Amino acid sequence: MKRRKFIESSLFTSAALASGVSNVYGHLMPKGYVPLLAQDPNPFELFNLNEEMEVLNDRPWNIESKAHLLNDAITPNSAMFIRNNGLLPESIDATTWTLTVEGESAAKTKTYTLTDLKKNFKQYSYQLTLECGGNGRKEFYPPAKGNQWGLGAVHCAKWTGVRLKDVLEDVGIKKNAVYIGYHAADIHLSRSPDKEPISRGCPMHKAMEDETLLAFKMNDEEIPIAHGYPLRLVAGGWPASVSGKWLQTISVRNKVHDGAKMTGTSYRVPCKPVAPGEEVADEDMCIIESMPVKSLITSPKTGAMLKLGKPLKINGHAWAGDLEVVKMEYSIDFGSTWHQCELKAPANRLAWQQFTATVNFPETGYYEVWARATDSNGKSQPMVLPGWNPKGYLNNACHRIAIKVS
Ligand SMILES: Nc1nc2c(c(=O)[nH]1)N[C@H]1C(S)=C(S)[C@@H](COP(=O)(O)O)O[C@H]1N2
Ligand SMILES: [Mo]
Repeated sequence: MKRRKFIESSLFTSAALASGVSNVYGHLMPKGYVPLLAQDPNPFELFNLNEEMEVLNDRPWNIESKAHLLNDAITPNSAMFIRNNGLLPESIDATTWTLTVEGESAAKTKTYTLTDLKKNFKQYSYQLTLECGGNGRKEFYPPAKGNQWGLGAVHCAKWTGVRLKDVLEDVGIKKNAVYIGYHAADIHLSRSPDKEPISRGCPMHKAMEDETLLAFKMNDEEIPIAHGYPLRLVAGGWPASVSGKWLQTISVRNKVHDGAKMTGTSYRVPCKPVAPGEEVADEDMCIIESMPVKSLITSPKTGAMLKLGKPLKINGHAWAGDLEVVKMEYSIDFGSTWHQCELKAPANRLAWQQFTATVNFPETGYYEVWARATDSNGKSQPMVLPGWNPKGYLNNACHRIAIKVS
């Protein structure tokens, strides 16, 4: 892997660091010493990222996008957030990679190479919204532990692969199947081979949806390493933690999957609302399924300046988990009055939808543009933080941008 090579090559170069910068006192470095710069691979080079992405953590890699980088209907690879729970797999060989389907509720155990999957099953492409359950966590009070995601842990890429349901039907599913769980090739932070960084899943009805894919392409290219090369489970509309990267095994379970990060406070929220900071008993916690309705203004960037009399065009995306967004509104008076945006239908089920509006400001001064989406069940985004929960999941409060009119 690129990272490993980078470190090794630096061991041999006391006089020059990567990219040809001279290490002035390199001849005085203790033998075997690895210069700091060489220890920390540059994530922007490693993952080909837009320079404005924000690194929240480097072990494991957690890198967030920005609202204004997400303006495209299909998110480019360079602007996609990266969320890892462990270390990247260290040697990936797509030519020998296999997917095994097994478990109490599988009729048999069956192993497929990538070529088997590509040759034996019909291929489909969908644009799928994947949002980290913890997107927006940084707003919660009392604060929730974990990566302090702002707005940028969401993307909608185009995924290509075969339907999980076609593969499950090929293996045969027993009547008592209730859940699938994934197992992947990434490495636990402790490096213990007995521990998995994460092993989540979903109920059979989600696994059997047309749009739930075993994907081998992202945005018409091989999936980048950071996003799960060479094979990934993709289940749009649910917390992105369900979409297992570097997929090796699907286990068909006769009970709710009990892999790493399926229990406790991981990706679970109080079944009923609780007061901020309150202790919640384990049996009162429920697994997050479909994500709540949400939207993002991707243009202009917050802080934009405008001349009075010039209308402002805003645009962005709205999404609603398994549902569709049916109404999109904006407000420039702190939510006192709302105005309709133009809203497009999704490219396919579970893809985010584009909205636009032309905003006129009555006089010079400071404004905030707030955006609010409503889903097909009539639920709208809250204007303030929604229900507190121990890990700070599901913050779908209205997105707001600041505008100065002079
Ligand atoms: N194998 C594996 N799959 C994983 C993860 C992981 O750490 N390991 N992280 C999950 C979480 S919590 C999220 S939010 C998404 C992030 O997907 P991305 O990095 O492609 O944006 O991947 C999910 N799939
Ligand atoms: Mo996540």
